[in-house]
Amino acid sequence: MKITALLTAALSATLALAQQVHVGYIDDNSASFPEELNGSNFTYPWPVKLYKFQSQRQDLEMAFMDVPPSKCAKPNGKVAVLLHGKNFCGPTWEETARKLSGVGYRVILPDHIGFCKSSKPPSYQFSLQQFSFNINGLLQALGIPKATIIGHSLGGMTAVRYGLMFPEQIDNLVLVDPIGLEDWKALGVPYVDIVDSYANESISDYNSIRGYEQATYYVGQWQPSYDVWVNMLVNIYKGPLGKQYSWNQALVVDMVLTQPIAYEFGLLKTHTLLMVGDKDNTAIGKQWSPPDVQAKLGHYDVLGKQVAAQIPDCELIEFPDLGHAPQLSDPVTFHEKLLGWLTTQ
Ligand SMILES: *[C@@H]1O[C@H](CO)[C@@H](O)[C@H](O)[C@H]1NC(C)=O
Ligand SMILES: *[C@@H]1O[C@H](CO)[C@@H](O)[C@H](O)[C@H]1NC(C)=O
Ligand SMILES: CC(=O)N[C@H]1CO[C@H](CO)[C@@H](O)[C@@H]1O
Repeated sequence: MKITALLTAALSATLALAQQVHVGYIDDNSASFPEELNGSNFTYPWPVKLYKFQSQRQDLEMAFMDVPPSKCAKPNGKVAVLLHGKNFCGPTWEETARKLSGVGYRVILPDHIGFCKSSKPPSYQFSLQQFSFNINGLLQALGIPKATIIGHSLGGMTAVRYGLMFPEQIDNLVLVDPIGLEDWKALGVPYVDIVDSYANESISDYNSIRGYEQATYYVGQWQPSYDVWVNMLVNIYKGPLGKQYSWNQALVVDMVLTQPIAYEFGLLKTHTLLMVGDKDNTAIGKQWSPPDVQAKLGHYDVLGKQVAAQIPDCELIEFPDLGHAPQLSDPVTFHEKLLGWLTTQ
């Protein structure tokens, strides 16, 4: 008994310390921020704020938007956090944020460290745990004890890790075509040196980004409205911090390949909604894998059901004809399903 009490005390002291280290402060003096904030000249739909904190012995800034419940809605007292994927930024969630705000949510839209309008550190140990700490620190600095975490793609993979680390701080967990539903390296994807990924990231342009997104996100289709998200990235790759951004993106590719979540779905204690486009075929490393390995990867029509069965409290919603970004390719159906599920929780 005594030992347990001591251990508990020691553990809470450690947790308190961890919180002190990670919680920074909010600088919402947006009028003084440069137009090209941390290498991204893209106009966000709501004012950008910066969460300033220390991480890995550096001073960092995480950009985010904080959207109040719509004036037409009765505030429901809940908070939703929207985590973007690798080729997107906070504003790509604009329509989802408006829908959630329209039914009374306060919505927080962060840009991950290394992305978009956030810091691009020249060196950083990227991990899903570090991303989770950073997001949790932001929520603590905002005084938000509990939230619904909604993540797409890399943001979905991060949301799973966040769910494993902070289950008691989550109302609901929503995973939209998350990556990491399978362990690509265990299925045969060869490791590539970070410098080789960096070389590829550095030559990203409109055509390479559009080509990739058209094939994986949009089932070969293209709408003019998708261009805005391609150009948002091209602007960062070609901007003043383009080299640092490419390096951060290469480190992120290494992170997702070497830090699988696929073995831990059974440990999730959250109410979880998994939403997948069955025609999604995203698999990190597929491009540089031999054909027999490629054939095994990225079957979301199979993976969705498989993973939903592993998560103890999980509902699966499938979009039979959609790819990696159902929230953009069929926003009407996507939001109807998302809000429908959230209101029954
Ligand atoms: C940002 O983009 C706007 C609109 O394209 C442009 O007018 C402005 O010069 C750009 N600012 C910087 C710092 O590049
Ligand atoms: C680099 O890009 C090319 C063309 O998209 C692709 O075939 C190759 O697999 C990529 N390699 C790495 C290491 O990203
Ligand atoms: C790493 C870096 O350059 N961070 C900058 C991001 O933008 C804020 C606001 O302008 C600056 O204070 C940081 O130095």
